[in-house]
Amino acid sequence: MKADYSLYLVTDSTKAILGDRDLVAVVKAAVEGGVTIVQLRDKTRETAELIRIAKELHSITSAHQVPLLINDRVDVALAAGAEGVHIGQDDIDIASARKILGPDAIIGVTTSTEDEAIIAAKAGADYLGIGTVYATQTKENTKTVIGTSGVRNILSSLGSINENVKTVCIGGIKPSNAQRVLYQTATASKELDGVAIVSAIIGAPDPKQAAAHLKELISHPPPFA
Ligand code: TZP
Ligand code: MG
Repeated sequence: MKADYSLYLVTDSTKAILGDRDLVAVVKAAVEGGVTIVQLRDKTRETAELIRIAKELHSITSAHQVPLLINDRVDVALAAGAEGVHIGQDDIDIASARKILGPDAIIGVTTSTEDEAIIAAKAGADYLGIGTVYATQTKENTKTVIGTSGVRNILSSLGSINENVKTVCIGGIKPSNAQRVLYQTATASKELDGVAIVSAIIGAPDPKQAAAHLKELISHPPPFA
């Protein structure tokens, strides 16, 4: 399955974002609205429950040719037949994940600095999640807020090593700033392949409409500063 990274949905099951709604129903709506790739990110559920949800999500995403990735958990990805994993700097290393999941798996890595990005690209990551772009309550980690200038610097450093790794950025992206993120990173020597979003879709009153609106915005970025 060839991945389209342009509108990348990351899930969140916390009360503050998902509320009392059913995660599978919300993700289904977002996929119908046009998200192009989904990452199941859940730091609290027990393994058996996580696998059950991953399988449910996978039946929805695969019907739309949308890849499903699992945050942190290579075992869950394997059990659910997901297309890959998203790993952080303190998780399993890329080579080990590749050994377990095989050559066709999608492996993404969180990166906040040029060094992390270059190391992950050289180690064979398929894509990088670059951020945090803007401070966000979804993941409170102010140390790594890098702004669009930080994203641009990382993209340019990747351009200079000529790796064909894909890139998305994440953190605080919503309808009011999505086009600005694309515009302000467009001068980098490597192109951004997409934006990754949690609360502006999962927490939206109408996730399908929110995804469709974001899709429309990012497909027609206007020439503005
Ligand atoms: N990694 C960096 S920021 C972030 C993650 C998982 C959360 C982004 O959430 P939101 O709601 O799109 O700001
Ligand atoms: Mg992690």
